[in-house]
Amino acid sequence: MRLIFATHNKNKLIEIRQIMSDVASEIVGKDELGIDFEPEENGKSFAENSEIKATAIREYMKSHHMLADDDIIMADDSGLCVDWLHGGPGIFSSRYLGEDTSYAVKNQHIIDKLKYAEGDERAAHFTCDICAAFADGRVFHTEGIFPGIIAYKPAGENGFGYDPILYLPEFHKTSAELSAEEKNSISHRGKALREMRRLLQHIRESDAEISKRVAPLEDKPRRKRVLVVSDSHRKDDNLKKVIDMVRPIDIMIHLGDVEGSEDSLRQYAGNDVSCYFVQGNNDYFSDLPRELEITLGNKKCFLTHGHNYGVSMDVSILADEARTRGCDVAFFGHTHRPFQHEVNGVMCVNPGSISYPRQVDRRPSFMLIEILDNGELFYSQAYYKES
Ligand code: ITT
Repeated sequence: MRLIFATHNKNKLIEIRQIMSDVASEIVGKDELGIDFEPEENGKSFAENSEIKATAIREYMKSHHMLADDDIIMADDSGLCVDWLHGGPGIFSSRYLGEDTSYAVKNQHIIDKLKYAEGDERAAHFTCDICAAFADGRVFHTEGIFPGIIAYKPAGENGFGYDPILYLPEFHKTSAELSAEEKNSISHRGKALREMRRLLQHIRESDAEISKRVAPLEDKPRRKRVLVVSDSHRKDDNLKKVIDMVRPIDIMIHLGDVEGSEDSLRQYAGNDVSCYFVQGNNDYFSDLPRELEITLGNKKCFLTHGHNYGVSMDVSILADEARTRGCDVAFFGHTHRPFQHEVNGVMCVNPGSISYPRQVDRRPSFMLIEILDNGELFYSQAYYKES
């Protein structure tokens, strides 16, 4: 499998080679293939921009007969988000104050803008979204965040861009004072790349399993698959298409605000799929249970819509409730935003909304879980895209 990274930034290529070398037979930059096409990054979020870059290069390669069946085109979009600047410069990081302005000037400008900011008000982070566009049309994303605070003066010679002004209190250094290895181990891009590496390995395994399954002589038991969705609000088209897309599934979990479609969805999923629905705040006069506890693999899971636990503000009350019940995982919906984080020892998971997404990129989302042989759960956040 060949991995083509759609960047002209040599620093990124070095990092990706260090982290991905064992999942791809070849890792090349688009420049090394002689591709000088530069897609316009006109998205409204890091995820939109990385997908624009990766898919545009894939289409370019396809139209120039350069694309092999197992090629993966990868692109990232990253930037510095400063709380005091309302998340800026964000997706405009490289264009901030003009492409040709030196980082010495950009960095000093940010420090000057924060002259009245103290303590937590100086919080900032690098964000990185990586998109992998497969030759067969599939698209996957991972994200990494690298938090710190804006330094009072630039320091350090390593790294690039805004590294000299992101101060990391626990290291007493700026990002530019870390060695390349130290930075890769904790950086936004390092985290997103390692997550992507894990995801690619998983996809490769499940693709191999699918091709084995279609081979008539093989009859190995497959891993159980769980589809987790929420907040369909009686707009069921996307959900039905997703069910067809991810079949075979063994379990479907709906985390509320199904608004009366539960019977038709149960029927659509089929008799061999065990369905669990819980009530949402819009499921008036519903007989569905308000909450459920089920076991997936070796994990005890708490299922709730989440509105009674204030999940729109913070998931810690939900995590505490799940922990009190002896649950390892808390599944919730309500916010219409995908979320997966371990909080107080409980994995808190929200698949987002399949019908009315509210996260920045507004992509209908769902989660697919595989129950591994050792009972652990393998989570894949996925997005529905009209084809
Ligand atoms: P490509 O688009 O070709 O990949 P680029 O350098 O323009 O390369 P981005 O669009 O992702 O990459 O630009 C993000 C900008 O954010 C980058 O130019 C830096 O100014 C800043 N940035 C991103 N990651 C950084 C890091 O690890 N350290 C310092 N600055 C970073």
